[in-house]
Amino acid sequence: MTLNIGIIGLGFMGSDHVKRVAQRINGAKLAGVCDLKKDLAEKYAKEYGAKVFDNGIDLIDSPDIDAIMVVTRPHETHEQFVIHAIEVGKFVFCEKPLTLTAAGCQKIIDAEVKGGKRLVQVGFMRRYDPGYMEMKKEIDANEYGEPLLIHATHRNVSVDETYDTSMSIIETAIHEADVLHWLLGEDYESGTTFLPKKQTKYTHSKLHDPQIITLDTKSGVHIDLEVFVNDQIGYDINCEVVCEDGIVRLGTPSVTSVKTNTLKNQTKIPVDCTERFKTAYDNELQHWVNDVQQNKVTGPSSWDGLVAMVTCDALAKSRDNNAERVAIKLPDNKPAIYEDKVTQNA
Ligand code: ISE
Repeated sequence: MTLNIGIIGLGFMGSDHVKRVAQRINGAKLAGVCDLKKDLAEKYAKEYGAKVFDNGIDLIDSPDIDAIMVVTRPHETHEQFVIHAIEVGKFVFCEKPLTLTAAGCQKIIDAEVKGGKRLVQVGFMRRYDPGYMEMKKEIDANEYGEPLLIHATHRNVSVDETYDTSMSIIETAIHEADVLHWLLGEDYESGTTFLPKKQTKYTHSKLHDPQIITLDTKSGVHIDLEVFVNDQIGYDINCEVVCEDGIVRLGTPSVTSVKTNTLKNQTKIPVDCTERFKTAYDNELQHWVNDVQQNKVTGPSSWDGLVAMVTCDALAKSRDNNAERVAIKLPDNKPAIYEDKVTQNA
């Protein structure tokens, strides 16, 4: 059965997903598109034979649409579309962040629990990146002993004036907030955000750049993360897990390197997330489509969306309170539908 997918939101990420669904995902068809920019929706509709919808709710309600992708900006609009999809019983993939508040994530969780079945997958694509997946396999197998420390960097080439200090956490560090506790297989205990005095000349008045984040897990693994979104050099993602008997380091995928007559050996740095994590995004969506065709979802859940948001809230509180250490407290009643071993209802 071909899955008819409708995409709400055709900005940078939405447009990338349009091409992915239309050209690279098996078993899926781009059936509907919707964006405030009508001409953009019409362009994609014409290119790929999809239907244009006037608004997200109509797209969700349409009998021509089996499953929905919510890729809207501003992210405030995620919540209403995701909840509506749950209410009409359709599977919905939502880009990160699931919502901008922990309370919003909780509302989505409540709606899903009420229906008795997982319908939501959150776009934490790094869990599908071959590099992170291999690291997780090695850590889970305890190949190099106990992890002690993680050093990570999350760098972007540059951002525009709409990107402010808060976004370094909720837009950018949220990826590490999700992937690092998944990698280690445990929850966080606390976090801090430090704003160094010295900033890059490439930032603007509303953005403090770079920022330094720390996270400590329940077992005591200490993580340091540099978030630097005007690095001028590329989309530079690094992650090094220091274990008792070895150091596991994430590589940047690259098929060639060049040795030059200037005594340099050069490898390419990706320009943005769609280049660096192309395989991860493709894997993530193919996995989602395969799952939905079997009437289930097993990827990152609304609960994972909530965990990330609670973590981001603690980091933001620390930032606003001179880098004080803030506890990361998850609600203790994790609903059974989010337990890994629970079989999805038919
Ligand atoms: C963007 O939304 C992403 O998800 C990218 O991975 C991240 O690097 C960037 O900072 C965000 O704005």
